[in-house]
Amino acid sequence: MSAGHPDGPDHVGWPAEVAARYRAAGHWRGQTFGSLLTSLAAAYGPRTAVVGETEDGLARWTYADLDERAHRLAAGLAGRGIGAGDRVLVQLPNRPEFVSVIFALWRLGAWPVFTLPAHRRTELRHFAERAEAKAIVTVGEHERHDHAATAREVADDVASVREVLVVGSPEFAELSRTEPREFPDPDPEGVAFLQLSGGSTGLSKLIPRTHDDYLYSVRESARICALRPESVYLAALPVAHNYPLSSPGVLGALHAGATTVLAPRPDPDVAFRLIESERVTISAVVPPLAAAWVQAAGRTERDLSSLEVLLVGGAKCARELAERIGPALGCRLQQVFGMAEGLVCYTRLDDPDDLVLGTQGRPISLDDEIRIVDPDDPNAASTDEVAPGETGALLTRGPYTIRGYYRAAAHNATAFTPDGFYRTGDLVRRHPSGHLEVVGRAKEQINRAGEKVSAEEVENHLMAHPDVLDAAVVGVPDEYLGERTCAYVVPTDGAEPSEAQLRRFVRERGVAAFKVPDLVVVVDSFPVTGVGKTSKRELRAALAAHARNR
Ligand code: AMP
Ligand code: DBH
Repeated sequence: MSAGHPDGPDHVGWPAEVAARYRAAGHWRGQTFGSLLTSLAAAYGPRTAVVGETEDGLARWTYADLDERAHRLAAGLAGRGIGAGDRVLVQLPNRPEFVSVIFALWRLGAWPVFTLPAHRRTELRHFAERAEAKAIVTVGEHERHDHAATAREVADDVASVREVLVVGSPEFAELSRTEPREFPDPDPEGVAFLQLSGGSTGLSKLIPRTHDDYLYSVRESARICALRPESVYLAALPVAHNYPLSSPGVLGALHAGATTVLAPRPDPDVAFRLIESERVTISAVVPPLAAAWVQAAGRTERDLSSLEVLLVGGAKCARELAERIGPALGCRLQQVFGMAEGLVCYTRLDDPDDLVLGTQGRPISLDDEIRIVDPDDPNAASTDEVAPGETGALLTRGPYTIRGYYRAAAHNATAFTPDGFYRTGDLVRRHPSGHLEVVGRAKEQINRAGEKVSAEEVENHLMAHPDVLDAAVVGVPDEYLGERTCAYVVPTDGAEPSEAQLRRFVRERGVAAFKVPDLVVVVDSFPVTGVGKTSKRELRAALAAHARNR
């Protein structure tokens, strides 16, 4: 692995003595995802691993099928020049091939870069450039967007990208039939893939996760969520996201020998149909979706009685909503507060109701170090702790939390403390039990139904418009989404851009629809006094207050 990139090292690892401690504790076990699939196939061969829609209808793959598909595809991809250490953008919706593709890449020692189906040209180009991706694996038309065409545009723009492979095409089918062969197992302490951050300062950062660290979080997540071979996990959210991928997600379900059912869409109609027909025992949603499921449960004819656990996370679940979930859906609520950078907290299935309803859980591991520090100092040290029970900014470090983003030395200097704690940007309060309650956010990010939007990124898109002099993007409370984005825009002299024009402009810059401002307010100047334009942070705070009072 080269460490000489001008933007900084690919992987800022754990100090050697810390790594030795995680190995000695049994957290890191020296297994790779490729070898995990081999042992799962040996243990659970004829059991169903993955159920999901393909061109040929509903596919049901056993563990043996998945293993064979991943083997053949790995050989096929190797034939296209993809090998150990190569980065490959994976942009796939919830279909079974997502699973065979990522395991094929893992067997080669190549690194999937997990983009979301919502990402568009501008974002994909950024990820491809930053990762120097060699290939893109995507689909053709999906939800009225031609992903293959977008991927080809990106390939034209980014020199490193040499292949665009389209799942569902005859070419891909051919690759999937290649004679299987074995590849050397990669280093389990090395990078396995790049996950995406929600981004708080500008564009999303790439998050390097290793086989050892991620497998630890997946294994423990499966245990904490009581997954067993008889479990059936419904993946309702887009599976490339860290939450449905690993908390406990598709990978947790596979780790337990359970069945994963991939829902093409998360709405109650589709989800309830699958819960009934596949006898789903566990699923995971974001709060607005939980609210939609709770509502729909009151009038559904579907039999939801198999559902035992519903995880809710990605954004704060209001206590009122939390209280309605169990009674409405006939299952246990499990709250989860996690981040693609690492730390994941769960309420435990045997926790008292008060903690399950009123907190976002406690960390997976006793070796997850938690510091709650002075919230007013963005550079607070890990020693600047607030008094027990007080609200502060959450810092964390541990056996599955990264020490640095990929090729982002400048950003890493502020996103991590000198002693290696990740500054989550979340404001939390710790209960005596160790459970964390998320009470707010210090980072400049909008949490729109669990999808994270960087204020700065959207401001930069708006300011690219010739009629826009300045822009500030803030979150406003929204009953359904939790928050929606509101952009305040100051036009250039004499210009009169309309809300519709500006929204279209942002969309046409090739960004995910969830980043297009929900609301655009054109103002003569920023409607606050005493806040110079020197601090965007203060300006945003003042505008957020203004937006709430509108
Ligand atoms: P990301 O870093 O993009 O993976 O997003 C992780 C962020 O999502 C966290 O730092 C929190 O801000 C937010 N988040 C995730 N789960 C929860 C939750 N249960 N309650 C409140 N915020 C959450
Ligand atoms: O929001 C998230 O990123 C998230 C939420 C719950 C996450 O990454 C996770 C669990 O692992």
